[in-house]
Amino acid sequence: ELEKMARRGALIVFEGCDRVGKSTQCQRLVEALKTSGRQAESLSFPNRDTAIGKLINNYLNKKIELENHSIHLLFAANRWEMVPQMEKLLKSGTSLIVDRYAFSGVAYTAAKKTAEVDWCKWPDIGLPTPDVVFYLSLSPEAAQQRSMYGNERYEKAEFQAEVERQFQAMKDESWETIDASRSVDSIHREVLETSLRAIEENSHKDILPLWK
Ligand code: NYM
Ligand code: MG
Repeated sequence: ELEKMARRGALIVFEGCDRVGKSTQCQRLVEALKTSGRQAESLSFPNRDTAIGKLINNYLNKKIELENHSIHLLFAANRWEMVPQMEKLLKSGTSLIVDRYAFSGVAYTAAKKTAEVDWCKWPDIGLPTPDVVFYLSLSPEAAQQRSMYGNERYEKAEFQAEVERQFQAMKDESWETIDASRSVDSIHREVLETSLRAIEENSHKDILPLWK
């Protein structure tokens, strides 16, 4: 009975292209939730600290080359290796604020046009489904004006525009699309309000498997 009454944390995911402000919003949200007395932790994918994550980091920094399907599977494996810890935290009542998830996996690989979207989704089928997906959307023109991309793989305007198209094709009505050209504070206020509601509404619901 006690088990049944325990409240779980919410799985809250931020998605979008590079340089749209996901990391800033994740940080702000975790801080605000903690300040309000709720348990919250941040997590980002790729998690570059694991053995698989180090391979991914070397790929992103262009130190190594990997075949497109192969790197795709490593990104998925890098999520799966975190699942036991994620489930444990969620069950213990800690909300997880996640910077990128399986949707990035699909969008970035699909943008290369070497694998179909269905193939891209397959390795992530069954991951914990997020309670909220915030999609930070910025037009390629605005993104280009905003700041210089870094030197990592994928950080080119043309590729980012294709990634944005892939995200737009994938998103459904459950996603909270946010105009990322707005101010950090105004986005944060909206994100916090939606997150507090999601934490409340999902605390007694099961976590369903993604894309099943
Ligand atoms: N990326 C991220 C992928 O290509 N597939 C994935 O599954 C994930 C999680 O990694 N350009 C790409 C998107 C980014 C890069 O992420 C590094 P970040 O959030 O910029 O550190
Ligand atoms: Mg980046």
